[in-house]
Amino acid sequence: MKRRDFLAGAAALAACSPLPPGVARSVSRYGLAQHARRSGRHFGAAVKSRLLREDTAFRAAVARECDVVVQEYELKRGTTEPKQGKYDFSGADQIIDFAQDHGMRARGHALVWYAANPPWLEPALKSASGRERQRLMTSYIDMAMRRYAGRINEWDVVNEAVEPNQGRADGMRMDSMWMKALGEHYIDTAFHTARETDGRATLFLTDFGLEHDSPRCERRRTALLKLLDRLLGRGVPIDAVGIQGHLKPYKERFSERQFANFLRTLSGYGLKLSITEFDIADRGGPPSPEKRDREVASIAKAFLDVSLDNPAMGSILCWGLSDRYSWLSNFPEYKWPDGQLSRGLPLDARMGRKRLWDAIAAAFDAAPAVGRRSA
Ligand code: 9MR
Repeated sequence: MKRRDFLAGAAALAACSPLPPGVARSVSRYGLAQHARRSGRHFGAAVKSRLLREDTAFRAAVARECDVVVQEYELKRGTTEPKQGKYDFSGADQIIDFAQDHGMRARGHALVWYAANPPWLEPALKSASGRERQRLMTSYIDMAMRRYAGRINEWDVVNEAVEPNQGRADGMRMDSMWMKALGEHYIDTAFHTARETDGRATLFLTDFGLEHDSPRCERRRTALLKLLDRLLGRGVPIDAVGIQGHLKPYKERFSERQFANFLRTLSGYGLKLSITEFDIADRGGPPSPEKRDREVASIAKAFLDVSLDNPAMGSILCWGLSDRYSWLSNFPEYKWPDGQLSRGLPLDARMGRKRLWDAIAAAFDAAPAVGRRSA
């Protein structure tokens, strides 16, 4: 992202923000979900049950800002099925109960992923044969979707299926145990099973690295579109694509035109869209937090304006809500070497609203209205 793009974005932000920065936003009783609602959209965040239990300020912030929640890790199989057939849904249950108590929707993340699996699973998959291999995958879809039927209405059925850097000509991720054991048809089986298990749920294929104007993202977009061509051609029941939206503006450029085209291609397939894990890695930005916040807000506004301009875009979810708890502060590629917190989420470490909050609210306020829908 060039500096003049940032500045142009910042001016646009100032022009359309409904609230003067710094003052009114801190006292507005309208949360981001209310801003989202005006155009028929939803806003949410990934949460951890411990934080909802132990940090009352965080809990209140989630209740104020969100109308959707998703589990940051507590529906991943490494957490829920530590031993084969022995389930522990206690963390996810608390999050779903919180959603219900507050009249919120809940997403489920993620049924089939190459990562965050229990240690017993890959050896079991390697030694199994035929149907048993499939069953090792479908048993979890069945168990989790049945448990939350009617309470979780959107599921990330398969997460992160493509990785062109791993050298396959079709761009599929090679280090997935599912890909190795079952081939690409693991995705077909996962979605068919999900559809049969809960026919009312909206089924998502989700992935990252689709956002920037960079060779890396271009390869990933191409691989995903080709995969969708094959899957939809085979009649696989995919309802929606979740674009994770982990932006890294200080490493890769963003092109509004290019991202808009990509979204148009996806919605042209008849797919619903959501941004499912939005945040902005600020490492590499200006040393002044104030200046960095302005730039981060400006890139967010540009990204969300394009996203919300597409009528298929139903929800924006951030991956966390407050900088106090962002994964970005701990992840090797994104964490600051001096240990300062990453500032990639709408609330600061004290649950105060930042310029990024203004940018998200302003993008929702400016978004063309769409009929309220489920994804
Ligand atoms: O933020 C999540 C972190 O707390 C977990 O330890 C990790 C493994 O379960 O997953 C992180 O969330 C990832 C998400 O599930 C998929 N997209 C990338 C997210 C950040 O790594």
